Amino acid sequence: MQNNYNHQYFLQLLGAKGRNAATAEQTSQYKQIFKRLDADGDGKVSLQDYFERSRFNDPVKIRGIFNATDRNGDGVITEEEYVENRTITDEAKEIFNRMDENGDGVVTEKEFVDNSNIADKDLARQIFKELDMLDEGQLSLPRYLRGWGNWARED
Ligand SMILES: [Ca+2]
Ligand SMILES: [Ca+2]
Ligand SMILES: [Ca+2]
Repeated sequence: MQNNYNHQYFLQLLGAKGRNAATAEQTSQYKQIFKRLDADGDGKVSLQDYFERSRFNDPVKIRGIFNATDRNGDGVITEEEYVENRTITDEAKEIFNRMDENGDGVVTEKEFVDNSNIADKDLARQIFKELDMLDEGQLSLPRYLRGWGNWARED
């Protein structure tokens, strides 16, 4: 519990609003996209629906995003799951891009410490190390999103 509290707190320090990040306008936009993804119109997005309507072409990527969005793992994405995932992910990407100073799609430890909102550099370094689970000294966007997404949903 203490640990979970820390993760949420870390995200706050980085400037995240989590589930409340989306404006009403964004939320209704996400709902519209959800409707479009629901190819057979039954109110749920199955993997089949997603393959038909996703804007991505790479099957591995499609499956990965589908699984990340389907939080309860029941094989379909509900509107609630979709909106939550888009809200968290879009905010996380925005913060990632702000820290990725040279725009190469990777945030190094130095970029993170220099460009995050966190004034306490030691704390920033500690948070980076927790996100950098493979100890690579840098975070690609997918890896960062995986860690971030888990933290954002702890409660
Ligand atoms: Ca459907
Ligand atoms: Ca689900
Ligand atoms: Ca970079």
